[in-house]
Amino acid sequence: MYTRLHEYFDVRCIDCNQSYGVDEIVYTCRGCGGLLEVHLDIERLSDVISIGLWRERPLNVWRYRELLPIFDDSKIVSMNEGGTRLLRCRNLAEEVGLENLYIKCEGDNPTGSFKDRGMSIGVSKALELGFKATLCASTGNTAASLAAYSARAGLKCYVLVPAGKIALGKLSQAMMYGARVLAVKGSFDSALKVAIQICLEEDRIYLLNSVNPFRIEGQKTAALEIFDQLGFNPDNIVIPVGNAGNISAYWKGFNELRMLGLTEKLPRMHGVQARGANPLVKAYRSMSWIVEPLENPETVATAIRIGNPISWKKALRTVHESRGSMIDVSDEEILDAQKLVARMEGLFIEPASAASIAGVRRLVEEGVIDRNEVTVCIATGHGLKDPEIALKICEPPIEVDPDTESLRRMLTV
Ligand code: AN7
Repeated sequence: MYTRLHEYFDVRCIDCNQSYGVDEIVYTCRGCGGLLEVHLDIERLSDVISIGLWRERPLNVWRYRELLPIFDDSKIVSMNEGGTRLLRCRNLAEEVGLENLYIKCEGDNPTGSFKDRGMSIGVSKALELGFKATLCASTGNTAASLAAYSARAGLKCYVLVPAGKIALGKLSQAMMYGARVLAVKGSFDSALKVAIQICLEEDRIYLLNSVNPFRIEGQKTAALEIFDQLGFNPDNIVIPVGNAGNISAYWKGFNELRMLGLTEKLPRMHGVQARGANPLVKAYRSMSWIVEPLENPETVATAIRIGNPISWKKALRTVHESRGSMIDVSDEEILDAQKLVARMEGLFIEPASAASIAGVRRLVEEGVIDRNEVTVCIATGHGLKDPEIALKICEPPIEVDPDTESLRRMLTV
């Protein structure tokens, strides 16, 4: 059945609308250099889509098979990514002043972050196109995910990470999955630049950063899941932003639901950056479509320590079209939020993910989000990714002698 699917897809430039085939190897528009996006002929696709059929399938990325641009089933590389918990958080809701707050737990994914959704599609595409090797630049999670999926696909994998600036859990994952880890002496932004260059020159290596439009197609399924899990679309999505691929992916997912006629409602999209890595917030505040890259971004949330977000235009469009916002939060707010969500809800999420919790608090305080609006925060990655942070910001273990007297002195209940 799906051999026909490819007729419904092409890849288009978001600036000049130039169209490319789904089997062409192209990362940015050859004409104008613009970002690419997978375009779906929703009208024709709606003939082959049945929501009843979707709901008979397990909740994961591949439930939405017909909306995913992989055409050869034998090339699919999957570990049942997606199907992550959407948890109602009553304690946290009360703390920040909301009635209905949910957290989408993307740390539930196979390698502990949302990146697995995109890598399932991206690495399947690498096989479909006949590549033997994959490559990405990464602040950590993309590297861990690409390494795992490439291992499963039998592909060689290279990951470029900023030397000394990636969380321990992520680094150990990439190493354990057998990727060749290259520590670049510079920032993530400089690593991404050279990653793109090398893949344009070495056409046997597939670039799997989020500039690759197929990855976004996997990531958009998180939006479809939220719709399925709630039974409707929320009023607000609050999501951390680094390179700005994921916020755009969610927006694409919600829009495709609307175009399929499954809902009229679209959520407002709120992006949250770290104060020290906030070029999109600056552009948003000055109502500008020019993003000034930051030379030396700095934040405790290393996942989003990015000064020159490649998908900036998609992200600004998302925020404007959805009538959302783009805000920043300090490192202190991020770490407070990380502890808060762990201690109020039992959820250990990494610092970048906690930016969305710090963000929702601010958005309520500023009156951007109303008390009665249904709001979903995206917790993009698992807390165990960055154990060093927990050790740094929590009370250390107390040494105690193994007798009841010494122990009792420590108990205050
Ligand atoms: C936990 O791994 O960019 O705005 O190279 O790991 O789509 O970039 C990670 C990004 C949020 C930001 N939360 O998403 C990488 C990388 C976590 C992340 C983001 C990242 P984008």
